[in-house]
Amino acid sequence: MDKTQVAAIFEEIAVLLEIKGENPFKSRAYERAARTILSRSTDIKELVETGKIHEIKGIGTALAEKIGELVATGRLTYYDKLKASIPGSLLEMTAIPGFGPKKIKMVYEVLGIRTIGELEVACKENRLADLAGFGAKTQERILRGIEFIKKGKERFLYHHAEEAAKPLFEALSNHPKVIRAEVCGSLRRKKETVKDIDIIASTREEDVPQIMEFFTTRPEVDTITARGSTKSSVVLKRGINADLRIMPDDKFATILHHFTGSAEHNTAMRGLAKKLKLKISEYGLFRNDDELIPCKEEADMFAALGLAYIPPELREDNDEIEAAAENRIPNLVEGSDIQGILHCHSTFSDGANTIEEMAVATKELGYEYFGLCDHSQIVVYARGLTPEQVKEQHARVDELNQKFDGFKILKGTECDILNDGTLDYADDVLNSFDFVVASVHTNLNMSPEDATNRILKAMQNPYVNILGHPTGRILMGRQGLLLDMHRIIDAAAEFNVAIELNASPYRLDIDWRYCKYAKERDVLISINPDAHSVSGLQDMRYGVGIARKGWLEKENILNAMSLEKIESYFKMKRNKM
Ligand code: DGT
Ligand code: CA
Ligand code: ZN
Repeated sequence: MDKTQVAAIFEEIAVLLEIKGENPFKSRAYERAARTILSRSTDIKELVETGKIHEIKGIGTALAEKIGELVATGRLTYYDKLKASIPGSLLEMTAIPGFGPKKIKMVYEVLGIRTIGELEVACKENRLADLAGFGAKTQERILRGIEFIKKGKERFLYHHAEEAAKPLFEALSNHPKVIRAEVCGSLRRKKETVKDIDIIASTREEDVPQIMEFFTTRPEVDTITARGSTKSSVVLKRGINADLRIMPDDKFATILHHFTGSAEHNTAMRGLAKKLKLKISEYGLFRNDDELIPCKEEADMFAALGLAYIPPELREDNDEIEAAAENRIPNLVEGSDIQGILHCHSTFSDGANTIEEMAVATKELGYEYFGLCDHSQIVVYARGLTPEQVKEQHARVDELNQKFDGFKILKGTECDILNDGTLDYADDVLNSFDFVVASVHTNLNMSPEDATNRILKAMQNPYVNILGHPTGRILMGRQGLLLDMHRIIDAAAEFNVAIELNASPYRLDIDWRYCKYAKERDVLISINPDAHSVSGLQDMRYGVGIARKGWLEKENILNAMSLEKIESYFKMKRNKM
């Protein structure tokens, strides 16, 4: 072990001690020792072996012994023990600029935040704003810091990739020499995470160099990694890679299909073509090996194979080709099918906007109802409501509802599911709401069996209308409960509970891979933004994208019901009790 390795461990120990809240002098001693070690030109091994280590100012007997152990064995028992005493993921947070050990200790102890993913969501949900020594500005700074360290990571959340792709795509589309342009790959398929941005554009041949130049010199570009005659690759300032491919317009449709993928869908399509004595390649659709079948649009290519048009979201080799052949491609839900918004927070719990601000914004977006769902009493860090506060809130809602015409605030709650599967409010409190969303926020590390039973028990509570973010996962940040989703969906069917598709781009939970089974079982899915501010209402479209990926139609979506329908739907369950 050389001096840089020893110094790195000492620096880490200093941070760990500070996170643990131990004597600050101790932590500073390690920090100083790390610097001293680094500044010595003599080899550390030699310093230990000659005993000279004891002569160095600032390195006492205890530290010298630890250096000795590290140099001799490559390990340090003290360090191993220290590391084991706190979650390792806390240490990763030190990579966030301006987020030191003191702040880490605070969010860990007060809010129970252990990972960067959890921290990011907590900032989005406005939970750091009121923490001593934090505030809205710090919260904003932390978010920017997290975005910064996420650069260079393997995959990106859909909305971050989409934001990065947007200016590039718009610039290309608006370029007078570009005939058609499209973003393809996983972004076009609306996958919840995305590796890179794939863009294609068609132009006349003589314009290709000009478009390449235009693309690679865009202000969003950080570095150019490849520049060819038909393809260029760049790294954007946001840290994500983007590829552009340029082709003549008569090739656009088949290349669009190819680069939309998925690879599995493409393989299945090629198999089908082969059976029909046709051939699909990156270059087009062919008969007799080299006779190009012209396709102006993707639909022409599908039609040549006897298929109905397959929306990009479905192209995951998940029965979509069979469905297209049998003319049973679903009529996928669209944003305009959604009639109201359920599950949002207000300043009564951890939201940033008042009930009135949230409701008015929802109304202005064209919806018919706003489902207010603040947290329940146990969620102290999010200022969950006591039964007394629930009463106050309901009085406020009644008052506000007087003012609206053709729009209504529905009284809901996001009631916590406790460890044993019971709910955080007694029946009489639950009964005072128009509807109940039940969610887990704590103890997400249970065994799959215990976790499934916990949720199943909650779903049997007759007041529960919607199971909120079933697993509690945070994409790329936290796995959440490992549920047996088929059993959960079966129970939803049996007990008449809808399942939330949390539309926050950090959650997108229920996963789209289970939506199809929910549809088969006639379980309704509720697309909920879980908005903690007015701007959070915009997340609805991410939920709609995932619902489409899950084959869902308007009929499968709870909040595609009109106000009148959904009110009687909620009442019906109560009346059966
Ligand atoms: P990702 O990982 O989020 O970037 O996902 P994609 O689907 O965007 O994957 P990417 O960027 O590697 O490739 C873009 C498209 O190119 C992909 O959706 C389908 C096509 N493609 C890539 N590799 C293959 C392959 O091995 N076989 C076939 N048939 N198509 C492929
Ligand atoms: Ca891609
Ligand atoms: Zn929640």
